Amino acid sequence: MKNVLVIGAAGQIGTELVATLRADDRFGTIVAGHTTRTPLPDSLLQSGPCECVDILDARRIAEVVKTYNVDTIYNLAALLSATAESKPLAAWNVGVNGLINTLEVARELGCAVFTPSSIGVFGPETPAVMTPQDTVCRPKTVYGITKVTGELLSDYYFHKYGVDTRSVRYPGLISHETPPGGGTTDYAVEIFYSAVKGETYACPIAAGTFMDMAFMSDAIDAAVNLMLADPQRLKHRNSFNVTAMSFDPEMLAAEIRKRKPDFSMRYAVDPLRQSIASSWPDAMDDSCAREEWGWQPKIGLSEMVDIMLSALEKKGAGAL
Ligand code: NAD
Ligand code: AKB
Repeated sequence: MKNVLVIGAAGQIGTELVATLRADDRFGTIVAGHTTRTPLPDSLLQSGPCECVDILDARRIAEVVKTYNVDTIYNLAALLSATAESKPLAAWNVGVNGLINTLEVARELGCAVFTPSSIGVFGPETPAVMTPQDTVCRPKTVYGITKVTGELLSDYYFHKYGVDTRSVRYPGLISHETPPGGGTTDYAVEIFYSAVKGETYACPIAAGTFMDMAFMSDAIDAAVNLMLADPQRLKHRNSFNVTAMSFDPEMLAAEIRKRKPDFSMRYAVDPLRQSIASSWPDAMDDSCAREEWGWQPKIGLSEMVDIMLSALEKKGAGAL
């Protein structure tokens, strides 16, 4: 049975990944690693072990790995694309030096490592439609540079030391448990909060800007299924294109209006987020993930909008 350490467990993905792994009997102890600045929700504090783990402290990672006999590390620590542009050195430190710490601990103590990559690895020279698995990766953001470096380092540790590194290039992830952490695709979550509160949404991304997206349950399935996949079938490792849908703000707003005819949106385009979004693919080809480990997203645009609206309405506009 796999014992897991999730670093960055308090974030948008981590909160749902920890809960899913703890409910899955193919896994043993699931340690939620978080920093002192990012407390965990009570549900995670009460459902299993939680430890302060700063990814910049390699000794601490090793200590927690040894204490809980961890054999798999999910490394979710990062500064997302928009935030990273205002703190490029911190983004590099967490994204690259933090990953090196994790890989070194994994090499010494025999752990597998999953470190999400992103559509942020691509740039304006990359084919934007049916973006191939193996293609130009020349990002113009520091976030993208950390992700390309992370992919290369993860492959290096696999080939040189045999560390079982695997990862996916996540698209924008949409969820209702934990708000997103400062990315370019966050608009596709924020829009639902406005819709439920009955407010006009000021969209920072221009009409006609298409990006890949996926609902969180599919993203979590990817993280679990890739790490359980038969290694013999993996021709790629770091990192697989995965996507579930592609839309622009107009398409998303129209889908919301089918359920909430009074919903209104205006554009307040943010030059930083827009320039990042314009440099990312419109729609990726994820056939390698489908063939090599069975990636098959379950939630499309219409189902996603139903789930988001009903979950946020259940929380109540006052709680949002
Ligand atoms: P998030 O910002 O919600 O969470 C990241 C977590 O990392 C936060 O809890 C933060 O406290 C933690 N962290 C920051 N510095 C740390 C440090 N020094 N030590 C330990 N933890 C630290 O991000 P997320 O959306 O959960 O993303 C997780 C991973 O998935 C990241 O690598 C991100 O780039 C990648 N990803 C996310 C998306 C998305 O849409 N959410 C898309 C593509 C890739
Ligand atoms: C971001 O927008 O930074 C993330 C991502 C797609 O990597 N959501």
